[in-house]
Amino acid sequence: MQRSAVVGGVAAVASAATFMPRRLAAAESSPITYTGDGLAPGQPDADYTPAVSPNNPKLPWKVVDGAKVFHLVAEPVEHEFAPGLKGSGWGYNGSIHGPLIEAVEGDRVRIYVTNHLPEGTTVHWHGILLPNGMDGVGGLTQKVIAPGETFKYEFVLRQHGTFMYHPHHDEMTQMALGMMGLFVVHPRTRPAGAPERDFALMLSEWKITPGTSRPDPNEMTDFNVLTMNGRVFPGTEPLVARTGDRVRIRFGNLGAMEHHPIHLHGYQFQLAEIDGNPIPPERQWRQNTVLVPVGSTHAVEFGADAPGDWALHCHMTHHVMNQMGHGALNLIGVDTDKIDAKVRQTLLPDFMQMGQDGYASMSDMNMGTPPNSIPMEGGQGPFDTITMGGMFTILKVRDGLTRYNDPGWYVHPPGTVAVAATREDLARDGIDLSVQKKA
Ligand SMILES: [Cu+2]
Repeated sequence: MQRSAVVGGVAAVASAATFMPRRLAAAESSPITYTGDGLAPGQPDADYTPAVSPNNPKLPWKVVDGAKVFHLVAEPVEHEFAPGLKGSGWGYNGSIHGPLIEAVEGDRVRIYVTNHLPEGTTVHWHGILLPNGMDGVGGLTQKVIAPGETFKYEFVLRQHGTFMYHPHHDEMTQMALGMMGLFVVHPRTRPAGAPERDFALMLSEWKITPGTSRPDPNEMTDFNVLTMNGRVFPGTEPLVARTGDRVRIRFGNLGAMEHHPIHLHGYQFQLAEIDGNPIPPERQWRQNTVLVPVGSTHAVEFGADAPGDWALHCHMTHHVMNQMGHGALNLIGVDTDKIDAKVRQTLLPDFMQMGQDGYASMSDMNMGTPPNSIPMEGGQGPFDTITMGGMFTILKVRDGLTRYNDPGWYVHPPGTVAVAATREDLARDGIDLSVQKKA
């Protein structure tokens, strides 16, 4: 009965739109899809395919008097970005970032927020249409939640899509320390062709000086820890799909300053949703990089028809580095042996320049990094070192999976991997190396 009210409402809007003058077309794409007082709480699997939030828990809920009841606890959290690198941040319920909140359009949600921080906080429900007094802007729409206090937010979800939550009190500090989370609202009725795999990734950035563990909220430009769901590669869990699955990846960005062009290898995806607004299929276009601006969510979709281990990463090259030393001199191509010897004799006995042959060797150097820091570059792959860290993860697509655990590295069909050219290859194709080789 209640469900058909929603479906009827959507149909009525759609048919009315047909007769609307062009200048009123905005009404046809209104994000409001439910206007009542709340429906029976939507149930996972029965009503929606639960989202997958790698490296990040979900916020538990229970039903009381027809409402979904959640409890967020803002508190200090000792967080691991990847083995070897920890941060003393602030998060929710023991997690950085906060747990994924998952609900269904038409749900009435009641969210308690307890403040265990040393200063006040609030929670803003970013992108969600709700009564003004539930918007969570400290001072403007509510009193700040003082340390030790618990506030109650309650509203009905009138839209579906990808939303976020974060403090709106001392935002610069609290968000720089990790306080943010994703809020996924599923449609009340599972759409035809809904994805089998629905991933959610929050993008963020941090400044953690090597040897320290407290993120620096004052940093404006030189972020050195770039994260997906609070993790850097090689600490990022892969996204696993079965060949033939339809896949959605939701991205949110609540970093302080940087927009992230996220690039997927091996596929062309379609931009399916911006800020929780579904884009009609006929208006979606194909792309392989999606720019996710600060304060925005973007969701992309594609059919996983190509098995393999496909890189998924920010395409800003400095965002796929861990704790890059941006003050280093550019020494590529410089013969530093003479400099090293000179400096060792006169100034610093252990001195050694780095970077004269590029930076790729640095993760193998094992030179000893300061306490609580990790090498600039990622980790060991199946063939060699993967020279990316930071905002990098892997989409693993495999035939015939029966469960979505990490399937390990891709086993390539024979003859489909780039390898060193043989003498015979070179001779057959007339590639003469003696001509091109420089002294
Ligand atoms: Cu980036």
